[in-house]
Amino acid sequence: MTTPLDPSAQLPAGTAGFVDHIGIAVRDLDEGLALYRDLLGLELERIEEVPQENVRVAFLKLDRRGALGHVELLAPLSDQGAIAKFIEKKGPGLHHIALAAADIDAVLERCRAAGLVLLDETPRTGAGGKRIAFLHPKSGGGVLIEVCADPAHGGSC
Ligand code: CMX
Repeated sequence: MTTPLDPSAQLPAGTAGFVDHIGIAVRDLDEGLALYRDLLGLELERIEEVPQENVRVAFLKLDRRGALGHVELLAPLSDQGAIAKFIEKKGPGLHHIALAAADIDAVLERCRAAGLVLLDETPRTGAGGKRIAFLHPKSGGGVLIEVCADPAHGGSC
């Protein structure tokens, strides 16, 4: 069912679109919140630990309903994992963009058929229980792209 919070339901079959979230790597969640929540005024939706990614994340709404997506601040839980490695090599900063899909399997199939390198051959469970999959940054023109779908919304994140 199409709802204001389910924009991916409006996408053509097998495509992704709409920024679900912008992932920003931070050394410390409180430092990130001081900028994005306290200074810039984005509303904090939730803080969550994602042990399988070795991160603690904060989701802040890009508008008051969250319909325009979120900023995801990602802080490493230890010196292991993708975010810790990214910060060690490049410092804090823009890490990935996540695009919503109604049918994530169909999007991955299109990308696979086009010869893109998938970091996840099949979707796995990410923050908020969403189904997520990453494309390698070498296939994303230097950008790490996440495709995600929220089973609770029938697709969109
Ligand atoms: N954006 C753009 N390029 C990136 C990148 C990023 N976020 N992370 C790594 N790269 C580039 C590196 O600069 C490097 O490029 P060069 O070969 O030109 O130097 C190349 O990719 C390889 O990077 P690396 O530092 O050697 O790191 P790895 O290959 O070990 O891992 C990646 C990189 C993207 C495959 C890995 O981080 C990954 O699998 N990421 C997906 C999962 C993830 O990021 N989880 C955290 C977020 C979870 C969440 O959203 O909740």
